[in-house]
Amino acid sequence: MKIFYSPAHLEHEPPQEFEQGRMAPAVEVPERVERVRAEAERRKIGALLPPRDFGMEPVSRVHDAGLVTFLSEASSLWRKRYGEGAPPAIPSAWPGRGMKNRFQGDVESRLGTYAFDTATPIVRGTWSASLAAANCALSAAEAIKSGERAAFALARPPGHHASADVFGGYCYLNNIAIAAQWCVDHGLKPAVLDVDYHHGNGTQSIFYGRDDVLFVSIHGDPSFAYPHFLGFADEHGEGRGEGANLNLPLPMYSAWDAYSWALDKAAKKIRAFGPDVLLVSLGLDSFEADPISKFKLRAEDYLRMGEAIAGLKLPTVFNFEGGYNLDALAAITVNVLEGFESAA
Ligand code: 6XA
Ligand code: ZN
Repeated sequence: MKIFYSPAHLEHEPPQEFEQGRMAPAVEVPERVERVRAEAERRKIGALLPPRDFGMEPVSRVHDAGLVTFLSEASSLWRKRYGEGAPPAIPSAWPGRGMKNRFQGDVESRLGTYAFDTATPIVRGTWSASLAAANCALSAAEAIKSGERAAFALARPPGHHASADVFGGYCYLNNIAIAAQWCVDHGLKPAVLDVDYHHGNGTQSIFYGRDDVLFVSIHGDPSFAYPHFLGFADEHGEGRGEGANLNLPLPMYSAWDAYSWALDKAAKKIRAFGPDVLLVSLGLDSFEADPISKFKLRAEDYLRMGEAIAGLKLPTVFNFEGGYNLDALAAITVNVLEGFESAA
């Protein structure tokens, strides 16, 4: 399959995030993508291609103009305020209940307005990496439109936590939502399957009121797992979108038996929706030795995951999301792709 990759991600390298009451070393690091790239080349998954530049139009079909403008200028505003050598921009105050979302003001005010956590720092290279990641997802969707059976957007930062006007969870622009909207705008009916350990709250919220994009997610129950405030089983969509959202939260320590049951449910829902294209938010943090997650999938389970996805018999975009065990990440990512190819 075609693999879309840009070196722009290398410049997005926040060293730390604020977590569990302290500054902690970042886990969403460039080495993640570089290791997967090497393994995909070694196992001959497909040709590595640069993304096409789609410009800002497909981004603005999904994201609020205020968020986009802020992300594009946040790093320079932060450095003007705190100096060229300042640490990454991280918010320290939010408009809580009873206060005003002004969507304007100084860099601290706008950071608090547009961010929902302290895990998603902005550095000098964040904006160009985010645009390149969106272009990789768009290029993968375009490859499908041109008749490819599958394509892989191997990029970071990830995207599934970013909503129309809020960023967080290591995500700035919602790459898969941008690709799904591009599909709609080009006459394709997309279903999104999110297999990342964390619920794709951004993707869900972007399509929650719509019946032209299905969102299905398998993830750690938000009663114990990030993002904590969305992803519960009773969220089915609203208005026209009623029934076009399916959350399959699983208990702590879920292993392949529970996971494959959920995948089966997801597949039934996707089949019933009758999509033309499947977009997979491919997070690998369901792995048993992932440093920030609580599922128990083993390396060989990812081959089965790829086979199950291929069983849907749909043109498929894989978009890289989370997964932080650097020693296993490359092998398990490529296991999904290889399992898919072997069964496709
Ligand atoms: C921040 C945890 C962010 C989770 C990011 C992720 N405490 N999302 O992997 O899929
Ligand atoms: Zn994740």
